[in-house]
Parts: sequence; C-alpha cells; structure tokens
Amino acid sequence: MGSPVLTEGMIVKGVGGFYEVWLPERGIRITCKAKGLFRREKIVPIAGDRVLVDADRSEPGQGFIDSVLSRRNVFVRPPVANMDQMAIVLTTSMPPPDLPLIDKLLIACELHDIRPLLVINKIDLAEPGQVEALTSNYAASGYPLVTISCKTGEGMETLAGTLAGSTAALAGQSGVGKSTLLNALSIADRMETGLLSERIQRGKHTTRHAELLPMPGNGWLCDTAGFSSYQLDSVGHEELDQYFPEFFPELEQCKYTGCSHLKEIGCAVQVKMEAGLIARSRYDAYARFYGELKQRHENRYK
Ligand SMILES: Nc1nc2c(ncn2[C@@H]2O[C@H](COP(=O)(O)OP(=O)(O)O)[C@@H](O)[C@H]2O)c(=O)[nH]1
Ligand SMILES: [Mg+2]
Ligand SMILES: [Zn+2]
Repeated sequence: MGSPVLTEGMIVKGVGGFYEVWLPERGIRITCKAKGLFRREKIVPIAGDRVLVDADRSEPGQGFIDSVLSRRNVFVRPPVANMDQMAIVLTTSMPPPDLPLIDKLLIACELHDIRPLLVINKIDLAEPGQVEALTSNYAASGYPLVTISCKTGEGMETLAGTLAGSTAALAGQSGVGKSTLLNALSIADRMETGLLSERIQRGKHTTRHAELLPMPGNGWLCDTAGFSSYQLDSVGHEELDQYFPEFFPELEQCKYTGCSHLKEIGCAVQVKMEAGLIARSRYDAYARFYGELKQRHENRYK
C-alpha cells in the first residue's frame, strides 16, 4: 500500500480519545482516533484543531487523525483552537453586567488575534435607556456590538449574519443566555452526526471539554462553560494600554514616555477621558488591571 490520501478536517468535539472531525469537502463528520505515532509526540488535539485525517482505511464514518496543523491561536481553559471571533454576551441587568470580566475578555481577544463581538442579550427585559447606557461604554473602542433577545428573536438574524462563515467562541458570565442563544442558532439537530456521539457519551469526562456546534451559513459556535472567568496573566502593565483601542490616538500624543495614564499631569489619555470621550468604565478597568499587573510584576521574585 502507498501512503494514505489525507483529507483536511476540523475537530468539533473530542472526548476520551475519540474525536469527531468535520470534513468540509465531503460534508460529513467522522469519528477518529489519533494515530499512535503522533500521540507519542504528546500533542493533544482539541476542538477547533485543523487536522489531516486518513478517512478511507477503516469503516465508513471512521478514520485516524494523522497530524494536527499549526494553530492560529489556542486557549487552555476552555481548550479550543483557531477561533476567529469571540461573542461576548452580556445583559443590562439580569444579571448585572460584570464589566471588568468583559474588559478582560476584550483584552484576551486582542492577545489571541480574535475579533470580539459584544452581544447584549435580553433586551426584552431592559428599561428605557439601559441598552444605550451599556452600549456607550464601548462606542469609542470601535468594537462591533449587536443587541438581541433570545426570547423575542429580535436581532438574532443580524447576529447569525455576523457569525456566518467563522468559528466563534461564546463567552460571558453565567446566566446571560449563552446556552439559550446556542440552542436558538445551532443547526446541530439538522446535521448528520457521526458514530461518535454515542461513543463520546461513554467517554470519560475528565476535563471540561469544548464542542463546536454548526451554525447557519457555515459557521461554528463553541459551546463551553469556560470563559466565565479569565486571568490576565500574559500582559505586562507597561503594555496594557496597547489593548484599549480607544486610547490609541492619544498614546501617540502622550508627552510622557512610559506614561501610566493614571497620575501624570496633562496626559492625553486622561484629558480624553475627562472630556467624556473614553468611557469611565473602560478607563477604570484599565486603571484596575494596571494596578494588579504592576503588583504582580513587583512581587515576581517573592
Ligand atoms: N427574558 C429573557 N430571558 C432570557 C433570554 N435569553 C435567555 N434567557 C433566560 O435566562 C436564563 C439563563 O439562560 P442560560 O442560557 O442558561 O444562560 P447561560 O448561563 O449564559 O448559559 C434562562 O432562564 C433563560 O431562559 C432573553 O433574551 N430574554
Ligand atoms: Mg449555559
Ligand atoms: Zn498618558
């Protein structure tokens, strides 16, 4: 036998040594095991991984993962790779928004080269003015934002359109409606599944696993309990300002090198914030994270 013909696919789910792999060219999912050879290299395939599979040497619907292609980005908790977008879900009051969490997730997007999408859900419950007030926090950042109600369906088409064609992770605090949104958008029940689902049920759930669910328009949305908290660990306090797009023009103008933008007199960022052109909540998040990261830096050898 010659070398196997390999087909490119994407892992949509993996549990207990079995992986469900979507083969876009064939429009099917197959159940795969990882080849012994590359398992010895200690690469653990995860949801979102682009892989090469040998799909034709075993039973129909089954195959072997030959190799994992290089990742564009990767998260450890939850374990997902190659996300294009992160849909950060928040609500005006039910539950009250955890603004620092949202600001951290926005920084995570910048760090991982992922497009953020702010999704304000439950607008059916909002009091007049609340949606505008929440939206205004992010206006200067330029981050895209959609307002929806999973209950009434308002805005859902716009959201689906924004997610189309991309692999997106769903993030946000508990209770904001992530699972409801997933169920509303997912077309999983309309898609043929591999043999895996059954096998995966039997697999051991040792870690919190992530699963990609198909969306209309060739998109995938990652269903995961992760991202309800996030640690900013790989950012230095001096570079934190690089992760707030609404600071950018002022960073050029700031007359102090290494300005913290916290206490320096005449700092352009502070002037802009005082003028109401940078949202207070965003500036406060910056100040808070700066303090935390600086503290960590100073304590690093303790
Ligand atoms: N009124 C209203 N309730 C919603 C909406 N979306 C979700 N919910 C409810 O909010 C609660 C939490 O939703 P869930 O999807 O479990 O949130 P998760 O923790 O983020 O996954 C559930 O009772 C949902 O029915 C919405 O747009 N409007
Ligand atoms: Mg949920
Ligand atoms: Zn400054």
